[in-house]
Amino acid sequence: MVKQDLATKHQELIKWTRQMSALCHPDKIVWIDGSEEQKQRLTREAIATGEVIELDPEKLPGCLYHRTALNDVARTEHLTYICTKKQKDAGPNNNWMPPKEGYAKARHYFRGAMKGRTMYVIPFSMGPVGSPFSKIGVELTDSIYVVLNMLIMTRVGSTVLEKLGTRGDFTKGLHSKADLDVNKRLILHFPEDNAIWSVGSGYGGNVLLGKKCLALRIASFMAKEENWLAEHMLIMGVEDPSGYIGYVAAAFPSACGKTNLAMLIPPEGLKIKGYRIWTVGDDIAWMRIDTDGSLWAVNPESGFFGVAPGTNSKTNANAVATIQKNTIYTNVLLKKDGTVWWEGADGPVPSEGTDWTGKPWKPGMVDESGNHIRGAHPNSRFTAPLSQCPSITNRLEHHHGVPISAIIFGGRRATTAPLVYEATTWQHGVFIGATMASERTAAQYGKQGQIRRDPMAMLPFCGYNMADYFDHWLHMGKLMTRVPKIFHVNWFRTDEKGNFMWPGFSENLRVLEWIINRCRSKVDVVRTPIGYIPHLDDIDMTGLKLPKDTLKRLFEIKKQEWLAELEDQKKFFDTFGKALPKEIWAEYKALEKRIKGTCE
Ligand code: SAT
Ligand code: MN
Repeated sequence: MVKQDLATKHQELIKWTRQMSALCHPDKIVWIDGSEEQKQRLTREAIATGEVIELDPEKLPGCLYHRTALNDVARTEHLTYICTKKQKDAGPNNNWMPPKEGYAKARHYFRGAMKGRTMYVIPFSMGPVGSPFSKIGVELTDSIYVVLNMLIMTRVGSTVLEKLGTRGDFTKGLHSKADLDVNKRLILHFPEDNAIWSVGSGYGGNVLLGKKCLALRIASFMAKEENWLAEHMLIMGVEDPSGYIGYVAAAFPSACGKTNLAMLIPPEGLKIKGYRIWTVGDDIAWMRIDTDGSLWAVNPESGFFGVAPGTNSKTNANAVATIQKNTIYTNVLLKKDGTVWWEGADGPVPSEGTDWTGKPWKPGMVDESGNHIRGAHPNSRFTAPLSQCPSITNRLEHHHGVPISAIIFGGRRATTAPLVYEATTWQHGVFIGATMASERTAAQYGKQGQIRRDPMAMLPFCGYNMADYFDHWLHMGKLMTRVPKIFHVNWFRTDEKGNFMWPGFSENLRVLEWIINRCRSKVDVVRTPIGYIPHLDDIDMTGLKLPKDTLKRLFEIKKQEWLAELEDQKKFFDTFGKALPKEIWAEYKALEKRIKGTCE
């Protein structure tokens, strides 16, 4: 048996690490204690082996650079499974495998996979250590890159083990890079065993097990049993001129600007009124009903794992400020001077560098097919501590998080969905979340303009049958005495020439202001067949030159478009068969009736 300095008296944890080490055969086991000293030692080790490269300590202090394998640059959804005893518990939204088969297949890849390597034991807390909101996990991994990322993304170390005590519950996460072979890669979730097994990958979403695997897939399963919500949502506070802070949680599918919205800087016209934004989180919200009967949210993470390309001082100055130190850059362009660059970064395009694949790079280079060669991978990332964000909330460690006034759903829609509308009831709001959709862009596979349904932005992350998930949302509404209002936004509506009609980015605060005003009953609404929309005069347009007619058109509800929308919604709902809650069908029927009852 491999010797290890045990850092705990938790017998189940000790037994499990021994069993997993007997399977994976590491040379050594190291418990991660969360100390600066240990982090520095591991960093030096990773630099020595080339797993990471140290960036210029003057210009980017404490920053590291890493490249993943070429075939390992994004989450592999087709190799991601929910392993429940019954297939119907995983639902039509998930790949499914029986637990027995999952363990057997993965065990085969794990066997001896850590030979010649160290197995790191990472005890981590999702959420403030000791908060009743939080969950503890332990990840075993053979990757220092994973350890260094987990140290940023989660709360790690001895304080977590102390909290776990000798009998506490924890999620068992096992990860090995193994051979980084896509044909021997599996990301398996065992919600009934509170366990995650990930093998054959070194990419963030597949291997930082606290993130999508625990905080969304496993947590959503727990949340259903324990009456709370684990959601793919940003959380932000909107401080109004009186000092009141209204908190909102917002779900958007990938590439719809969650990180940018969470770090928004007020546009001049509203800044002079005294608005400020407080960032709580950019990706995941855990929400519980507190003793006051309202919904409170924490961000279970302690870092950002953000997309680098397109991030600059214009699109997201707070993100740029956040990533100047103690940041891990993955798959971006490495410059000769020991700094980094990506398409859409600040400053001039560098004259040369090493691209994300490790090859020499110059601007304007093309491949054999004549395609432009990018310096950074489109899904290249930065990992940075929340605490470094200039707009970070001072309630990060608050055990109950922040009270949520509004929940916002959103998608990328060229047509159909207005700039903003409000649900008339919680049940109607759940229906709006359940019908969330986004259009594929020219850059994506599938027919352009084609709608992909992504309910609550949880399609890849719901750890159980989505029909039951809708039911859970409906149930949560009944448990609250003070229910958040629910809204839908669409920043991406286009005119007949295909140009965006709404400027987006910081100007989105104008819509958030209306949402907060609605939550505080400060403004009235216009009733429409799909829900409530604003009186145009209630959207403050100070400092923004947008023709009144454009604003009007952003709120147009066209019968033909909504009839087509209804048809597509029905097709999607039909995939859940009888499991779909009757309330969702009732909302569907009611919407259909209202739309059909309007004139063209
Ligand atoms: O790809 S990750 O899951 O690591 C990040 C994300 O999609 O939010
Ligand atoms: Mn995400």
